[in-house]
Amino acid sequence: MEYVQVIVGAPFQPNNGRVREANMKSTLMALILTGTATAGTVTIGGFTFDPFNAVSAASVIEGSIEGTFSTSAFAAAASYPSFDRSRTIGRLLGGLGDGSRYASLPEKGGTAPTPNVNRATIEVNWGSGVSLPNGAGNDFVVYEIGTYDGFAVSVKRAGSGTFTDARYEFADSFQASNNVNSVAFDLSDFGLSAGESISAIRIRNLFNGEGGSSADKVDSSSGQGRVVASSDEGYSAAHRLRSAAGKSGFSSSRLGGDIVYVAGLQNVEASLSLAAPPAAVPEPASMILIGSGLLLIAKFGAKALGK
Ligand SMILES: [Ca+2]
Ligand SMILES: [Ca+2]
Repeated sequence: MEYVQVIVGAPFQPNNGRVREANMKSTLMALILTGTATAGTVTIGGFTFDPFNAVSAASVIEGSIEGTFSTSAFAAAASYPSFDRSRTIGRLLGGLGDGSRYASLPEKGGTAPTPNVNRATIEVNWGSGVSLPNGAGNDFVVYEIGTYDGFAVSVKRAGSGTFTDARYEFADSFQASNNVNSVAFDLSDFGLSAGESISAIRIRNLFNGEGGSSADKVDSSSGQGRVVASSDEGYSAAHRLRSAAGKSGFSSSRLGGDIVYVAGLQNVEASLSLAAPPAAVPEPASMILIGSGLLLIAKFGAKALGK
């Protein structure tokens, strides 16, 4: 009896080295699962990705958000069979409905949370054991609804317990048909080496110039870069954060980032581990699907392998 555990959270590529390695180690014909079938790529706001690489889980891990709100964004993308609007951030945070929903960070007016006063952070990931590698160029894109409201992004190296410093970046484009700004990030800019991967992304609200002495700054005179908060070392020498190249900062009415979708621009990778045979020998080829379907344990007997 051999025992193979396959964690499925991403489409295994035919030339996936980890799968090949597992094949050799296990001396079994590996069960290769493609999970959700991929039906091609989608291009939104100038960035092309396989929707399977979109984040699939989100939670508010600091403060609170304004709420989740429905949007017509990605209406056209719904014609792509592989585009799943249940992966929009508002839906992942529990917002109801079958369309797209975004999540708003603290915005001006109404009751708390309040920009420049309350911090709020959303954490997103691809499920347990799934990571996004640092490939060539940009590695993931965050889509934000309507008028661009800036936000800070940090990433968690796979296997690490801590997040990198946060970055703020200008929007790369605005696509009117989907009403979204696209903001693409290169993991190299967070200090990752080529091939290093991340297991989670955090999106936090910014404090602006109207926050007075607590306004967030950046480490570059361009107005985008590593975010330097007022409590950080080097704050006095840091630079004004700008809403776009050559522009001034955000007003406090433009700090409620409306985060709608986060997609990997590289293929996400699922971890795969081998374990010792279980003590009890079950019937051959029994398959157990656990939880949300991401974890599948396949048990092979000699009979099932034709031996
Ligand atoms: Ca990269
Ligand atoms: Ca906005």
